[in-house]
Amino acid sequence: MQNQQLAEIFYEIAAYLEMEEVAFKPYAYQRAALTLETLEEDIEEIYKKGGVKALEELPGIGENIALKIKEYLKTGKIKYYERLKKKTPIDLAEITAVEGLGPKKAKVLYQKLGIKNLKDLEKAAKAHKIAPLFGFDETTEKNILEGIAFLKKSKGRFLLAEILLETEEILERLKKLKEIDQISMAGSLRRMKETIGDVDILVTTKNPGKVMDFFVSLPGVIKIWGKGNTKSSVRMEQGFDVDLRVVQKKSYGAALQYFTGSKEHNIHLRKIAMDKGLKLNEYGLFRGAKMVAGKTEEEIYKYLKMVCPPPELREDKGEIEACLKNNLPKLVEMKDIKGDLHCHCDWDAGENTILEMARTAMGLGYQYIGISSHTKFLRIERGLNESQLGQQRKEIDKLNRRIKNQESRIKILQGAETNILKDGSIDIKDKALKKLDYAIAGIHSSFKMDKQKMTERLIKAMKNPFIKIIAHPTGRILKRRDEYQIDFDQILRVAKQTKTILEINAFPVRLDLSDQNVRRTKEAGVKMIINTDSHQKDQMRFMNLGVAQARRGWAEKKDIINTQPLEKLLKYLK
Ligand code: DGT
Ligand code: CA
Ligand code: CA
Repeated sequence: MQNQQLAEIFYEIAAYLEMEEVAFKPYAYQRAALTLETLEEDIEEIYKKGGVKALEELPGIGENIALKIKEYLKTGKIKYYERLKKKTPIDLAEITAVEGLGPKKAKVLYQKLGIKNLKDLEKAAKAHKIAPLFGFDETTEKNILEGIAFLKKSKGRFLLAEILLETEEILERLKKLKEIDQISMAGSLRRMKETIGDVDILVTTKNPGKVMDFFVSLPGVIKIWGKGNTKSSVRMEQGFDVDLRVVQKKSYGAALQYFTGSKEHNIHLRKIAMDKGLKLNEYGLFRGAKMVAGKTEEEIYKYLKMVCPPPELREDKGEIEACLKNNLPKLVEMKDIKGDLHCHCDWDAGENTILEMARTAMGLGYQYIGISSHTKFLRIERGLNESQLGQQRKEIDKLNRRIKNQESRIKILQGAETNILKDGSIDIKDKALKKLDYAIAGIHSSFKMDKQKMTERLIKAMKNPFIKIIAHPTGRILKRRDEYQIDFDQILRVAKQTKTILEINAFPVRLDLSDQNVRRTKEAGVKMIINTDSHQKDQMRFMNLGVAQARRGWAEKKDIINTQPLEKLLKYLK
């Protein structure tokens, strides 16, 4: 699939155009990029089937952009993009990846200091050349250096969502090969970690040669690092690497256990084995030379007198002790989820109508969906004011009556994703909040505040009796922006007092709360909700990422509010 590469080119074109200060056009390319990113079908297939006309039917794609997609599919290039790159020869993607640096600032940095890439930028910031520049002060310089440090930390790691979808495709192709008997993902991907270094796949087969030939010639492979009968390693065009290992059938469970990791879990488990006079490695569990278990993971853990922990827990954070005592939590599951309360629609910056979002929720088997449009402070997201929220209320009531007549069971709730302003107040009047089924509040501005002030800001919002849910509570953006500074223990104490629910935002770049924070929230007895923050109906399927995050934080069904049926949920939100 070339959807992602095309999306990235469009984002870059948008950034170049923003730099040139062209009006409107950047937005058109951003919209097209978003469509491509969330499209389930292969863009090439759509073009092959229906030509440019079919491309134009996609949301946000007009004739001009459709022709550029065609050009890319045919020639692998977009001339317009090449021209833009030539005109300003800087690595725009790299520079604008630094939090706080947009295309316009990048242009000033290039013109005044000749900064072309991250290396130039870091040098200039360290030499204090940036602070004296027009439009930049000393905090900007400090923020730039912090931003660069953060990028370095997450370099070479990929978002779970992008890797998961691509790997599922690879697994589908491999499964069609009749020579393969057993197959599984392993590594951090099986543990559903929020970012992934590389992909690990295990198979059993009687014909490794054939399997490896097939593997290294999969579509999308751009480099073969190594090819052998037990291990091959390739790079995919999206930039990540995949390791495929062939293991023996009798060792499949041992290998799966070993290569699922984490390393820390394995080291601890090996010690448990050693204490019992056993030896554990990727081939099996051994007493002397005799193999006592290895065919399945379960039999290995069972032999060690433990239950087998779900992969999401294998981080050596207490799961081994819990497995030994047989008191693992019963983790929340995807099938427990009864609705999604953080969804945008075309009233604000979303792509789809309320009805389209509700139909998608029905398709997912939900009992309810909450429409939570942005509110007025957030102009770029086309936030609604009090009177527009009132109009939306009427529309939702009408749709609920219509849906009821059609005997369907979904209930549409009206929420709103309000903004917590700098002083902790909410950008919508209480009188209007009161008419909603529930109100969410989130921080969408001034992220760099002193820790105590930021904590007070959030606390004030939680104390507003109409605010029930805090969206993406720590504000992080994976690979881009760290959490803002807050005293999380204090937040938890107030959340408990005020019965405020903390969100586990499942949007791929957020996954906020983090796994550690989920665990702390659960331990503090504060309830959570898993929401997708969808801006487009297809994004609602990312619920599974939020569920995985909840599981990694040891959350059970009872900790998660949207596992409750509608009546109970409403009671909680009252
Ligand atoms: P990643 O790829 O950085 O997202 O993380 P993982 O966990 O997938 O790590 P990776 O791909 O290096 O190795 C896969 C698994 O193999 C890892 O989770 C545990 C196991 N493993 C790798 N190296 C070691 C090691 O030195 N000791 C032990 N006990 N296990 C290891
Ligand atoms: Ca890995
Ligand atoms: Ca690996």
